[in-house]
Amino acid sequence: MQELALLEDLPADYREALTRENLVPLWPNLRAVLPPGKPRPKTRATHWSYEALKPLLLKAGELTPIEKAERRVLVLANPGHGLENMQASAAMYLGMQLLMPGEWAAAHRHTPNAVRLIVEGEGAHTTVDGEKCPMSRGDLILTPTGLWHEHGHDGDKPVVWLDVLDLPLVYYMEASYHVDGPRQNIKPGHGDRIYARGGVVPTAAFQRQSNAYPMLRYPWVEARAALEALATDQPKLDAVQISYVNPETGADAQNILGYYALMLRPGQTLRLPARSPSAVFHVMEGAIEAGVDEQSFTLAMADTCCVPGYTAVSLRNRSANAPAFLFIADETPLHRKLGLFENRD
Ligand code: 1HN
Repeated sequence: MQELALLEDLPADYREALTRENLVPLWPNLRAVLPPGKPRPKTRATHWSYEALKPLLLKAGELTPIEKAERRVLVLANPGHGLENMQASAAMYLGMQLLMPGEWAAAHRHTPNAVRLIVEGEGAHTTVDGEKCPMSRGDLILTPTGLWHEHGHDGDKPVVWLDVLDLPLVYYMEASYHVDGPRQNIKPGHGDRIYARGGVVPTAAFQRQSNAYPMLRYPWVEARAALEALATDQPKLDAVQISYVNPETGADAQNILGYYALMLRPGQTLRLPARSPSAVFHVMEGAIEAGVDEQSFTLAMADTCCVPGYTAVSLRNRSANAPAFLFIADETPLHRKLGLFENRD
């Protein structure tokens, strides 16, 4: 590969003249923005242990009242991006949020899309666009762009959930902002009930496909049952994986990030091909060994791991007797829409 001239190869007075006119020579910077063969991601393969994180999150519950925090969250920040930038990857933000019994996180709406994956605790709920969504372990609840949302907790133990947002991308686009609002009025109707059965959706003759987000809550009991049915039905299938989709259109549940659940059969090792989007893995059930290039992470229940794009990943179920279950978030919808998606296998 041809070496390009450096900035220092240029006379100082010429460089100063360029700077005065807000001009920059491309050639000294060209390889940095167009590295050969594959990107040089800032995103580093990173593991967040729930065992290490949980006491720190509970401590935040003592140190900072909900009214002073608005949302009481510890952000899972990728050191490759700089912790202060609060990014897991180029487009993904991850945070663990704590709500204590009786607490209320007031209504707001914002431009970034969010989902919540319930990690621990019962009795909390989130109201999204007037629909009251109970939060049970493993449930996925959408908070799409622009929809009002607030969280409450009538149970008696702390509730913890994982927030996944496309905030880094929306912020980079200078399109991120929020609006505070009054407490929502609860509307009748539950998307998780009327879309609970695959293959049939309400006809509602004049409304079909009029709602971009017909289903806001995806119960874990249904997702887990779908994975078990898939594994039983197709005993030779390697990737026992389901996608969270809009039940009216079959498209990804949200526009920018993709959400999936994966089952590893007892003792199974699954190799995921090197694809352009970054991905996040969160253990729902069991324990998993994740191999990423030369690194290996032992993921226990409720642990979370982030992997850069263009990187193959192997996932091994450490149990020979029981299946393991993972929640996955990735940047596939974004890459596909931008025409950047690659599978390098
Ligand atoms: C947000 O609105 C929530 O509503 C959680 O629970 C985390 C992180 C960044 C920006 C907005 C929530 C968030 C957030």
